[in-house]
Amino acid sequence: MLKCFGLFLVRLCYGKFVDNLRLFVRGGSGGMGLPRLGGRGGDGGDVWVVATKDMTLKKIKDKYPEKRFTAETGVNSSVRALKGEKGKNAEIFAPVGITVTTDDGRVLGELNTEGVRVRVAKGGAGGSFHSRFEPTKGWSRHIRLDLKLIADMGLVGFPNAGKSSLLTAISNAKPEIANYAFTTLRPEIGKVMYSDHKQISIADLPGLIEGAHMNKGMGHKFLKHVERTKQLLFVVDVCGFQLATSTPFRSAFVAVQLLTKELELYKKELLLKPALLVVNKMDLPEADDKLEELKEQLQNPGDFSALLPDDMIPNRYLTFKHVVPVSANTGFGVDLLKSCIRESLDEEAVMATKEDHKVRLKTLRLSLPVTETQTMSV
Ligand SMILES: Nc1nc2c(ncn2[C@@H]2O[C@H](COP(=O)(O)OP(=O)(O)OP(=O)(O)O)[C@@H](O)[C@H]2O)c(=O)[nH]1
Ligand SMILES: *[C@@H]1O[C@H](CO)[C@@H](O)[C@H](O)[C@H]1NC(C)=O
Repeated sequence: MLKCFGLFLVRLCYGKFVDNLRLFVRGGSGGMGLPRLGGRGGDGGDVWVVATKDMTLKKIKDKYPEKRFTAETGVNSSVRALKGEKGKNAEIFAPVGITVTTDDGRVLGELNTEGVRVRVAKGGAGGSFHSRFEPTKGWSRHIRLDLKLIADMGLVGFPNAGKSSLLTAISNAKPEIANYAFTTLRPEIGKVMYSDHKQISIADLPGLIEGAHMNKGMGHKFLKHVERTKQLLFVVDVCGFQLATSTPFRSAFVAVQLLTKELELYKKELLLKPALLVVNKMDLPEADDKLEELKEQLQNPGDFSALLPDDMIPNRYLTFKHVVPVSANTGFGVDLLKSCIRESLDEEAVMATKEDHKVRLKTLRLSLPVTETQTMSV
């Protein structure tokens, strides 16, 4: 068993962040042809996936719980309109930065830019002379939408909390610069190697500043990277910080809540990701007392909301899976932190597998009644 300091576990909070989604798509059938006059039915509509600003996979899941998308049927040929109109397309509005694949892993498209679209199911052809005026059905299949992740963990902290120092202390290799196409602001990725040779990655993102959600200091570019990590690693200076003489002093507790609020204001789904808190600079004098105070405040954060600016009180306080005190300078607590990160990622992987199982079982059950009716009608 791993011993992790200050373990606050609330099961319900985890596993709700959606980074992949499986959907059923079906193109519309073609319309009927008109044998008498040689008319041609309209083709069925197609199903498209469209990269759209401010979308998340979770939004799709919530809005379409049955996860089916069907385009409309082509219009029948008639005496008035010998050539029927094409059926209406169905559009799936998906987040930017996803890969669209078939169930067996064939890549249909990479949606890296807003507005880019990929056709995932073609509508059937309208009936015509060549098909004895019988229309064909649209394609149908399952597709997967996968959010591209840049790293397992993303460091979230204000400037000077010691994120870069921590990344250097925790990862053997010199941090490499990620080859990351979404923005010009590129995060550094450090790799952490474990004794069983499993490797995990941590992205260091430029320090978040207050007002990042309003795009201050390229805040949005920063926050975009946070979207593409599995879990969050908050980093605060145990003694708090003051960015400039013109801004107020912020204690570690306040820093945690301000970071939370910045994420919430940008995209509240981010807070569904599992999060760990690193309390850095434990080598500083009075660090132990400050840590005790922080831990106490985190037990009942609501009691200390008066310490926060009114407009920066989070709607929900984050519950951290682990709170780990470290010193990036002396190396204190770094091994413990590595264990906690690993434990958290492993837990998440187990939950994802279980979820996958549930989905497969459900699909199996859904397909059973169909087999039964077919047998009965024989
Ligand atoms: N005493 C002490 N100082 C530390 C520790 N970790 C980092 N520092 C110092 O804090 C300052 C900021 O460290 P960085 O690692 O650059 O912080 P950062 O969060 O990456 O900062 P940005 O790059 O501005 O986002 C440096 O002067 C470090 O030497 C620590 O564990 N103890
Ligand atoms: C098109 O023709 C088919 C077959 O005759 C019929 O079942 C269907 O309802 C027609 N569609 C419309 C929109 O009229």
